Amino acid sequence: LSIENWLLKRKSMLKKTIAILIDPDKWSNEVFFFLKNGNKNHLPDIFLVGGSLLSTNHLEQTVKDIKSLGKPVVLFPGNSMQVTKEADAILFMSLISGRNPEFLIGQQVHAAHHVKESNLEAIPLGYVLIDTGVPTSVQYMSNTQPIPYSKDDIAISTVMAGELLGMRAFYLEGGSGASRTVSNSMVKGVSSKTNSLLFVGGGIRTKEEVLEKFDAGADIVVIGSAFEKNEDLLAELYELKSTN
Ligand code: 1GP
Repeated sequence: LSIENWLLKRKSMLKKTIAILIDPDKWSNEVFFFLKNGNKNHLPDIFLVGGSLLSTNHLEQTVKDIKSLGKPVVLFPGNSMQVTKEADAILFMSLISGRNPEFLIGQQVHAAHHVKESNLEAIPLGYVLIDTGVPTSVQYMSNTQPIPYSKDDIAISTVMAGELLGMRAFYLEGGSGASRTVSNSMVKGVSSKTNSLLFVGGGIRTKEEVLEKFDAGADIVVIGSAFEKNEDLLAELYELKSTN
C-alpha cells in the first residue's frame, strides 16, 4: 500500500492521523533515544521531515534514524535540496497561495530528476500558507504573501484550483511557531469542498487544538514546535486518539 493510499484509507475510516514534524537541524541523540526507548504506542502515525531553511547536513541521517522507529517517514521539503531516497515518500508541493514562480514550479523543476531516480513515492500537494499574524519563516523564505486569516473563500478557491490542476492533497499552513492556528472555520470550509487529503499545521500546541482541527475536518494534524518543547505531548495525543 502506498503512503497516499494508506492515508486515504485512514481518512475513509475517519481515523485521526497525527504527524510529528521533525526539523533535521534540531534532531539529536536525546530526541532519538526518547522516541526509541519510550512507549511505542505513543509514537505518532507518521513523521514529516523538513524545514524552510536547513543549516546542517543532517537530513539523510535524521530520516534513517526515524525510519528505524518503524513509522512512515515523509519528506516535507522547503526546497529542492531536501530530497533523500531514505524516506518512504515526498510531499511534492507547490506553494499555491503564493505568486512566486520559484515556489510554484521552479524548485520542483530542480528536484524532478532526483525524485524520479530515487523512486520516492511523490504525493502532489498544494501548499497553502495562511497569515496567522506574525510573519513566519516560510513566508520570508518563500517571498510570498499568505492568504489573509479570515478569507476562507480565498483558501477554498485556492484548494479547488489546485484540485482541478490534479493535486491530490493540501496543506493549510499557519507557519511554524505561529501565534495562532489556522481557523477552524477555514479548515471546515476547505474540508467541506474537497475529498483530497487535508493536512493542517502551524502553531498547534495543545491536544484541544489538535482535536478542534480534526473536528473541523483535518485528516492529518501536524505538530512541530510543540513536540520540540515538550516530548511528553505524545502521550497526551495518544490519549486523545484512544478516547475520541
Ligand atoms: C510547520 O505546520 C508545521 O510547517 C508545524 O508548525 O512547528 O508550529 O507545530 P509548528
